Amino acid sequence: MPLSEIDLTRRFDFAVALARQAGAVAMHHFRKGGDLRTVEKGPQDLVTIADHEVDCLIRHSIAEHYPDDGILTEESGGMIAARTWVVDPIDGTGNFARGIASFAISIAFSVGGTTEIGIVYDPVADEMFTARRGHGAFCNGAPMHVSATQDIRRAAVEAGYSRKAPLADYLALLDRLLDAGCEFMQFGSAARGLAQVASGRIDAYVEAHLFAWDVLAGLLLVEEAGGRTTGFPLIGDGQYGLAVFASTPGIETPLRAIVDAQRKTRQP
Ligand code: LIP
Repeated sequence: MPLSEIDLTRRFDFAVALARQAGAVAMHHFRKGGDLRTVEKGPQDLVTIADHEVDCLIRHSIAEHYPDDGILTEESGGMIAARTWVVDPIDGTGNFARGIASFAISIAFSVGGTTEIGIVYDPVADEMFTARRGHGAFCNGAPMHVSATQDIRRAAVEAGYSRKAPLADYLALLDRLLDAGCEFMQFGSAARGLAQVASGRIDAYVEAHLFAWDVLAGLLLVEEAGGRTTGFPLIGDGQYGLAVFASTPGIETPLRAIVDAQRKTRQP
């Protein structure tokens, strides 16, 4: 049965309150300082006690309020259903564990594989980035829009680094971005970086390999803020990780040429 407008509005309000609650838990641990590292899932892929605590809070709250919805989180996995919550409890864990203030709570709600609600909360800056499909994008309730940048030589581009893609490709991408005159940056949180694109503070976010929980909320923010993105199917490849492209329209064409040059050089 399709969700009514009231159902979606109630889920949206629920998700905003939950993201804020989760941010408070993350900040409790973050303010304690010290080395929060607990387990290394892989090379430079950390998870802390705070990730698990936030993950548990979010999963239990969703299960209590919406028991028939599916839940997929970075730290606990889960099932994809007709209606699914896709959550990264702390995106940017590497920063969080080192006491670096660049991380966010990312909560997306998908219906039939289409993201209908996207929430990215930066608890350090206390910035609640929200979007509902077809209803615009907001930061702390104020409408936000991607930048008006038209010249790639004046663009600020965040290029995230993933060890799941060849290092040589990443270095070649940086070379082409800098050669094109872009300002390059890498803050270590895709969700927060996509929110910065949606807010117009930077002009694009690209990364070679990310998971649905890192990006679904942020991609909706960018789309509803007037930006261009690559699709990210939750069902199918999206579960195994995909490349992500999000940009203000004015630099989309030259930036896609810079990013796509990668694939051309790799093809036999
Ligand atoms: C992180 C992403 C970031 C990527 C990191 C890591 P996590 O997610 O947000 O863009 O470069 O390798 O995957 O693991 O902190 O939730």
